[in-house]
Amino acid sequence: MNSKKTVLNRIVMRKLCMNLKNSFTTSFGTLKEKEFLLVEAIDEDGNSGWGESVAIFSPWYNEETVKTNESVMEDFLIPFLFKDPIVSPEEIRKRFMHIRRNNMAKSALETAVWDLFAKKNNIALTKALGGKKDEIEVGISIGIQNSIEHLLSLIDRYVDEGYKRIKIKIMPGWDIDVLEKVRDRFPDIPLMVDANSAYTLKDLEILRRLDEFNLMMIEQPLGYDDIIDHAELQSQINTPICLDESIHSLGDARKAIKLGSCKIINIKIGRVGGLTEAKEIHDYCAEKKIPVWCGGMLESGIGRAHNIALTTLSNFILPGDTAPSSHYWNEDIIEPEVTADNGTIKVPSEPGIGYSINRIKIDKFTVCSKTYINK
Ligand code: OSB
Ligand code: MG
Repeated sequence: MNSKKTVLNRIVMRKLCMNLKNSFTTSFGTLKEKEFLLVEAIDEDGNSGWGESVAIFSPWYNEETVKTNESVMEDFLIPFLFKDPIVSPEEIRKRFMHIRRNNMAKSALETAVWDLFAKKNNIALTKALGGKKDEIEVGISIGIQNSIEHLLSLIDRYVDEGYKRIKIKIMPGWDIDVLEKVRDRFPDIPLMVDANSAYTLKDLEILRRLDEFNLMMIEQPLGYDDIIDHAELQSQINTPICLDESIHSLGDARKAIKLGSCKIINIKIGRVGGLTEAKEIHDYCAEKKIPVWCGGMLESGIGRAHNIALTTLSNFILPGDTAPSSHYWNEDIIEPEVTADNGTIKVPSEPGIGYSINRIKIDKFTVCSKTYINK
């Protein structure tokens, strides 16, 4: 996407804190509230684009945190954005190339530039990315619960609400028994599990038993940084492995597919450093006949809107984790909020991310903010 050269005037970085409606427990810990960064990139004419950092408070999911994102953006990434006029959002990845990793920090800024350019070109971000769908299908991700009974009642509700698949988090001690009860009660629902790296090959017997439950896939059973053991596991089980934590780039996707470490990939914009990389991974997977879906990081409306736009690309074949706003928040920071009807979200056609920014709500949840001026 092109536009006349864009000079950024300033970037406003805000730290927000929003209470989650339901606390979210995975094998790595429990999130009760979400502290996160929003960035607003403003050009010389006053147009603005928005991006969200999906880094969480603690380095549980990956090595990044809210604080590391703030410092990497401030010290390195923002100066790169200010250095020269921006010709297209696709160019940002290259500007950030000499900064290793820190993908969530990169992505917050890169997605803000995409939104800004789409708005300046007066087109929806979906169109700018080449997406064709006008609606997308979503599933739900259910954290680890205090009791199996409670989990079953949640599944009952979400199936009723029409979600297109149910994902449950598992960990050692919350796996086979739970799945037996879930399948007893719901023999036919589209079901998958996510272990967030809680197992090793020593657990092979348990992992093999997962084949009994007709799961769509098992997400990231083994080490977050280990595609070798995943390849070994995939050769021993029938259930498709989906990688999440292990994929940070197109290169990682290429190697994992080549090794046979997975049959499905979960793409998260933040984990791979932005929309340009996400789209390339999508295109590569399409070529290799590897279905993808869009993961979630309990985003506010802004990150959620970027996820929706990405999901309109054609190889996002499987339902993603982009549930509606009201599943996470009492009040979201976009208007209208993201809603779903029977597990289907209508893709907005307004310019940029397609939802308006509710500045009053943003102010309400802002803990502190800082403005970086392009001098
Ligand atoms: O593994 O997909 C994950 C949330 C935080 C960190 C990691 C993960 C998740 C989710 C949340 O599963 C999915 C959602 O946003 O609803
Ligand atoms: Mg996951």
